[in-house]
Amino acid sequence: SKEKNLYITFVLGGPGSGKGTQCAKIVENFGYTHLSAGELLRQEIASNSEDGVMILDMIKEGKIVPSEVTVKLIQKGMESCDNGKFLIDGFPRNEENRTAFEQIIGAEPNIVLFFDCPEEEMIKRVLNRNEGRVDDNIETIRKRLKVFAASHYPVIDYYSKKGKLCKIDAIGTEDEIFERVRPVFAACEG
Ligand code: UP5
Ligand code: MG
Repeated sequence: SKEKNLYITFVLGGPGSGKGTQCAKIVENFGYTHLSAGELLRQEIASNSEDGVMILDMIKEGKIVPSEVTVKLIQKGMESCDNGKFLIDGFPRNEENRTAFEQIIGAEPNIVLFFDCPEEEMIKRVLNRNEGRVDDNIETIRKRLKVFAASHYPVIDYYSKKGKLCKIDAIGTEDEIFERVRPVFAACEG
């Protein structure tokens, strides 16, 4: 197998907490490869693949797609890239996601960012977004928030105990939040 110097950051937070927005700024400033699990799943739907219909049904209901499906897509994304510095956005969403990644990829994240945002702010942001996502309606947003509340904590707690968690206050302007994120990556640049 190819020897690669992997540097993996998981980017977590509820729906609309600003994961994608901040990942774009990290890419701009620190040259990472951004792999959004949700985006990879939406591409899978758009490509009419075998799993597409199942994935669409789950996303419409705000449910978590079976780990194996998501991890395989992340794996493909990682393999198609020479750069070993990855931002994995919106994954792992529960303990099963987390252990599946460890088993299939055989690696752990170096850092885990967690965007901490109140529900009312997340709802406001998602409803304001106008990109035609099938899950950006109030019914599905409520379901996404429920799933998030029920499943994210064990993952956050696991990495917190390993000393890998960077919790970021996600209230403020995009630039204000990035100034909280920047030091996490500036430290790695040396
Ligand atoms: N915005 C951003 N920052 C702002 C700020 N500081 N102030 C004001 N507005 C701000 O931001 C959301 C909106 O807010 C945007 O319009 C932005 O301009 C504005 P964004 O950066 O897009 O937030 P993000 O956290 O990325 O929100 P997103 O909706 O993408 O998060 P989700 O976690 O809900 O969505 P994701 O795409 O990751 O997953 C979608 C679905 O896929 C899941 O519900 C699930 O069904 C499925 N899925 C899995 O099953 N498994 C996975 O591993 C991943 C996804
Ligand atoms: Mg996103």
